[in-house]
Amino acid sequence: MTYSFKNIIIRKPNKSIKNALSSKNLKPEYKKIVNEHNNYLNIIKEIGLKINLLQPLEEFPDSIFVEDPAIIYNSTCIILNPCDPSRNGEKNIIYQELQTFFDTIIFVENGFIEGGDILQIGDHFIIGLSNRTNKIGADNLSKLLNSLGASVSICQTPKSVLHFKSECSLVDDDVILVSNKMAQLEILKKNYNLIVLPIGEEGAANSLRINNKLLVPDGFLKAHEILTKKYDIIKIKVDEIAKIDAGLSCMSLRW
Ligand code: CIR
Repeated sequence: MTYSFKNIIIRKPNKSIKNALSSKNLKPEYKKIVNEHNNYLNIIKEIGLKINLLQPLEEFPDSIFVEDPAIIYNSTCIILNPCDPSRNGEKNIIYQELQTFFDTIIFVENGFIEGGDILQIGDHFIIGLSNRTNKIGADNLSKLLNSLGASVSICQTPKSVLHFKSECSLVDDDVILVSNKMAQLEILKKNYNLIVLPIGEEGAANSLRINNKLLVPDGFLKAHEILTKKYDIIKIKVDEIAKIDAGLSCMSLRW
């Protein structure tokens, strides 16, 4: 199952996170980020995953978002190619670090692609083209995934959404939690069961299913009401992290 995990990689927060990319030009406070991050770590510890902590990277303000420079499929790790110049070098460092965990590491050689634009549903992947992921990058990753036995669909992420997964997440084998905007995408409408969140609750669409728990950003009352009927939810505060356009999935790599 796509959400059954035993291991997780998380990077400790860096003080330079105050300079992280933010579409709203907001500056998060390091201390508040650390609190939210510790809470995230504690919840994952309670769920029982083996946590592998990476050291903070001060030279890369957005580097706690380890989901963007790499993905893991079965036992293969694929190093991606982040688009923003301030993030591109993260891939070289994480490549060195991931050698401890994976024997097979392969690379997207051309084009730009970030993990936030890649949704895995079993052996199928949806790649959303966005301001961070272009067609060349998506095609390159598709070839690599195909060679590993996975299938891929490529679609367009709605314009105002940073990453494809900023507003959707896999919550069950064929169930995707989506914002109202993402629910309009043909590829999702046609092929999956969708749980559509009401307008104003977009932030809750970046939830994170880990084994039998569903981590959901705190503060979204309607989303909690909908999800609690079907899932064992854990609410988690990510207000400070949200200032830099991030949520629950991007803070870890899981396998
Ligand atoms: C960025 O703009 O790259 C970071 N501030 C946020 C990255 C969030 N990543 C993700 O949702 N996969």
